[in-house]
Amino acid sequence: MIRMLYLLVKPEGMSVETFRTECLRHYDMSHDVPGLHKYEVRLVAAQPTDTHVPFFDIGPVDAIGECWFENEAAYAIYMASDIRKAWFEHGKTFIGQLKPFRTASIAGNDTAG
Ligand code: 3ML
Repeated sequence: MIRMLYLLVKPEGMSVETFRTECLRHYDMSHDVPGLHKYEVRLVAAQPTDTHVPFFDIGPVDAIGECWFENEAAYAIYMASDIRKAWFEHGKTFIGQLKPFRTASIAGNDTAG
């Protein structure tokens, strides 16, 4: 499984309620995107700083998204899809800034987690 994690920052001036509504719409739209196995987006409810190891600050983050793909072939289908392109166009309307991470299983293969 290929997994991409995203930190999302809302555009300057957008209300939390509008951002939440658009995240929900983005989630609903994700079900029609070819090659995308699963998409989740969750609002950041708090950003605690009282960590038991040294804290590092990255600035305010409004939501965390994650995309799952079965394999590279599915990812290629996703990238080529016009529905995916329309989904990204919707993303541009409510995602002010985006920080992607491609993550990897700690088991050292693509089948676990
Ligand atoms: C990539 C993405 C991260 C996210 O939260 O949604 C997708 C698509 C998009 O950026 O519009």
